[in-house]
Amino acid sequence: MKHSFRGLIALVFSLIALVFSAGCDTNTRMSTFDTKGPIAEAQLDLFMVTIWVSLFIFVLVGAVYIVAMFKFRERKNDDRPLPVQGHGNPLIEIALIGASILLLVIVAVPTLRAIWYTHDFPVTEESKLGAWYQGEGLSVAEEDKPLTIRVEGYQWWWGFAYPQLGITTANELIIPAGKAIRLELRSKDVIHSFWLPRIAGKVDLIPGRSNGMWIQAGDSIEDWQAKSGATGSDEELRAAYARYLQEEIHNYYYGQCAEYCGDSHARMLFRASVVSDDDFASWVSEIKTGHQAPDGMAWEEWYATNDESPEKLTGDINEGLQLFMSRGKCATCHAVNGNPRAVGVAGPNLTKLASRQSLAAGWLNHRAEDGSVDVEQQYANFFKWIKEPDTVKPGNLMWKANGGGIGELDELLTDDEIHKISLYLQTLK
Ligand code: HEC
Ligand SMILES: [Cu+2]
Repeated sequence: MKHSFRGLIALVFSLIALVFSAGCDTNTRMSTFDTKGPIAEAQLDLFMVTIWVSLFIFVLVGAVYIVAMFKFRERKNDDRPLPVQGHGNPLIEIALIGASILLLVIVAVPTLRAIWYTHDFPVTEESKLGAWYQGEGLSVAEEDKPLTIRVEGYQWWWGFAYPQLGITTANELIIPAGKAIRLELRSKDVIHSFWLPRIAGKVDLIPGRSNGMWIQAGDSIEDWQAKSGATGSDEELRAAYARYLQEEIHNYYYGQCAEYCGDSHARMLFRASVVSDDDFASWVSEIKTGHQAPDGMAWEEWYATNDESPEKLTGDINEGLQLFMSRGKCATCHAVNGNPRAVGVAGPNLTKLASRQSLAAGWLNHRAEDGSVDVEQQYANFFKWIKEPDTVKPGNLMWKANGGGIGELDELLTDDEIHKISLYLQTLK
């Protein structure tokens, strides 16, 4: 009786597991099976080796178990004598130990190879910044080095700094396709983990130390050529390689913090846009320049007017900016490049915020199906985030009064004021 009850429970759980696994798909946007770069590919290969070895052991042991169970089970009116009771068989024992060692070696060799591979940055001519970056802001000393991005983990958002290019952004990483990039992973508070499933992961961000890894979206030209077997003149190959990057690699990828880090850990997402070299360079230049004051004014002029006769700065955008700089306290925590008085560092850098396709570390989405920004949804998201950040991301440090935050925003700003700030934020394109 007891046994059949256990059997029933096992059956029910297996059925539930089956139903859930029907939801598993290998080419979803965060699938580690649909890889788009050498690191994720090396990790997948390693995963498959361990899966095959484990499957082999599972089937073998399971088969022996089932045979033994049926062959030696007790039957009705069983009068067969007890089989010979043995103890210790050196041959079998040594064979099993040998087989286990062999299987472990089969797993260990590719594991070590993959660890070294993902750790050692592949220094190539192609990966040097000077070889491909045509934009501004690169010093001669950095030309021979690969692009380095400093990933900073905060509760519960991501900062991405590009020290060689003198820029910082947040929550949406922009990287050039096909280039090996060095990542420096640091945390400003607790342990987080960087995970961009289709490209690379996971490496922890640990307070007080800097971890390293490299990532690359898409194959290098050599690997692509070896895999695709493409031939032709140098020029033809370069054009075909550019087409491959354009068609298969340029995309918007989904990432996630993979180490529990407090209240809103599950809402600590991020995104990565993989773009062409030219788009990357123009993005860097736009971030460097930042934003103009409203109405095409220079910032000195805007501040002079605001300091002397603020009532002259009418219109929703001007008023939104005034609130952003004063009563809303936004600029004490947020930087907006270009604006000389918005230099806060406690929150994400908001330069080109309106060009990002998500908000609050990827939690609020306003990416349209065709990959553009859905402007109406964006407005709704800005409004909601400013009005009630704590319902969007419980415990977030923008909202929390005791976390140095601004307290109940609801009481601080009227809906009309939040509307104006949202409109101002939408001009940060
Ligand atoms: C006490 C510091 C602080 C103040 C003041 C503050 N914020 Fe924030 N802000 C943050 C932090 C921290 C986050 C990240 C929250 C998260 O995602 O967990 C954030 C996130 C944001 C984001 C999302 C950015 C992104 O990359 O997704 C926007 C937009 C924003 N704040 C706008 C504002 C506006 C507008 C105001 C003024 C009404 C304001 N903030 C005031 C700290 C602050
Ligand atoms: Cu986390």
